[in-house]
Amino acid sequence: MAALMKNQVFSCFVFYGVLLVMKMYIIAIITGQVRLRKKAFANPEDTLRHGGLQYHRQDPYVERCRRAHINDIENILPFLFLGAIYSMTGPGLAVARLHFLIFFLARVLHSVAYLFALQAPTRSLAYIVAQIPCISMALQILMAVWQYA
Ligand SMILES: N[C@@H](CCC(=O)N[C@@H](CS)C(=O)NCC(=O)O)C(=O)O
Repeated sequence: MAALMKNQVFSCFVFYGVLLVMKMYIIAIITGQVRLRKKAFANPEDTLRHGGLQYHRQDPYVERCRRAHINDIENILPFLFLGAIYSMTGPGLAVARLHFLIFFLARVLHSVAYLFALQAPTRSLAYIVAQIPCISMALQILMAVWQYA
């Protein structure tokens, strides 16, 4: 692990990757807090403890939080895979950092746009901008390994 961390690009990737995982935890915490505030629980044992309807799985804001979280899972997990492999292909630090930073900022904007229901197409644009470094990393990885196909 110590040897891996000497790879500056990998360390930079780890920094942004961990921040993004923490961002996902924050969305999970927000979802839980909204459930408590609105007494919109998915499970009867939670209702028994906190009150509310036995099942309330249709609260619009809880569902919004859940969609934001699912979209993070769809996008941040692939980033964690691509970023780790890309870091091993020997990119320059400045260019790699730009990839990670663009993805990070765009995903933060995506979450903010989702949770605050910002005017369209803010969320979609954030999604598209975040895809650009991912596609770039995927292509560079493929170019690095194509001879092994
Ligand atoms: N699973 C996504 C795939 C496409 C996607 O991620 N679109 C972005 C930009 S429109 C999004 O924020 N989708 C909303 C969502 O996944 O809840 C969907 O169903 O929309």
